[in-house]
Amino acid sequence: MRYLPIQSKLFSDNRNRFANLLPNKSVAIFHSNEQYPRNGDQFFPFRQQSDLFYLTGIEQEKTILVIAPGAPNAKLQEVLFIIRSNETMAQWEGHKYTAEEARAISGVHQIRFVEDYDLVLRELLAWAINIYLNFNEYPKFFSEVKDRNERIGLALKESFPLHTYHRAAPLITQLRMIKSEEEIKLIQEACEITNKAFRRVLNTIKPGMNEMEVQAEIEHEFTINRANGHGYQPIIASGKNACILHYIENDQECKDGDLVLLDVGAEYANYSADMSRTIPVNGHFSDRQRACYQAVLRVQREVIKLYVPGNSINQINRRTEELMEQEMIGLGLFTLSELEAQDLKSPLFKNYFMHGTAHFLGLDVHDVGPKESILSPGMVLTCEPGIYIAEENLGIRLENDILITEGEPINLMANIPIEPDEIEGLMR
Ligand SMILES: [Mn+2]
Repeated sequence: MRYLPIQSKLFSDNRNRFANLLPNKSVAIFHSNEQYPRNGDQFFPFRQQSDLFYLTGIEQEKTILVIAPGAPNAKLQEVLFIIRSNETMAQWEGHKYTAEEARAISGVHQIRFVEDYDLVLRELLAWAINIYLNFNEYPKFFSEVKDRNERIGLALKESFPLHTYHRAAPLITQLRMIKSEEEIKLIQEACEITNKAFRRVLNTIKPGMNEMEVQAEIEHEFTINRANGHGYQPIIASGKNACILHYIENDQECKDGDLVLLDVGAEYANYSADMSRTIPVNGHFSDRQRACYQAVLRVQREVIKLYVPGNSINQINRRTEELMEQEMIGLGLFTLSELEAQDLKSPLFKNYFMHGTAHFLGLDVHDVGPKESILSPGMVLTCEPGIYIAEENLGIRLENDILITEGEPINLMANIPIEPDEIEGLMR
């Protein structure tokens, strides 16, 4: 792995907390991600299924974790199945975990090879009543391709139709929403690597450079700092491209006088940062650009104050929208009387700010957790207000990652420059 070793305690604590949520006579089964075929003899790069990583730290394909607290055969209460390597596999694909290595990483004592899985499972299912399967329940996400949890899980339901089936997703979501100290350190490291990449951009960008060259500077810094790469498809959007919210082509020239919006985050040990910054290509904000920038920054500063226990994402979104409306009037985008006369079904602010302000962050950039959740200490969320004025070829988004604590919110991106004067100074 590129990242430095993680104590297995993180993963064994996570398994124990999960096991404590299971009723008697339950077996929970977690599969790794699929190796997704690309073309010919190629697979897409492997990325571990986030829940399996959360519970084991194991990065390898075809891995299976079975948790069965209280199983009569004590050896089977927690079993990790890994692939058995051989000389050919080692020669062509490289090293696969030995049982000792898998044990050291995960803290699971019982390591078996996947060919033993059916035998072990049949023994456990002769005792168990409940089976917990881990399907992807992310709202508003649709895939024609079934992942391994779903594919093998549906086959299991056919083979053992008389057991009672349950959803692991709500339980694992409940746990993943609250980050442990160790997880916060990993997210902080992802933020720190993203900071280095941003500063590298401030030092190198100049008019005439292509967005893809800016991306290359970021990837250089990510890679030499032990990141796996990007936590999500990076957005390097200059000029009017910044108004396309999910612009990922990153193939246009950064022109003198334009702003460039960067929405990038390093992934370190599978934990993602999520940063947005907007900078002038030539190192100097015009008066209009600065006015719009300051408006977004003022809103962000104000809204971060709401990242405290007891509030919700919906409340944060609503407050951001109110503040945005006032800033937009100040910027001349519409007038107070136009605002008062607006059709509430299509509010005016939505012409210039069309996305939410906060989402959970962790092993996934849009991490698990419902919008209705009440904020609690240990949650990490983004704060990302923006203004997009297509007719002025200008889009600004400023995004920090915020840790909820018992007291004041902690900005995990406090080291990443955001003040326009500081940015101009560093670009000089
Ligand atoms: Mn984000």
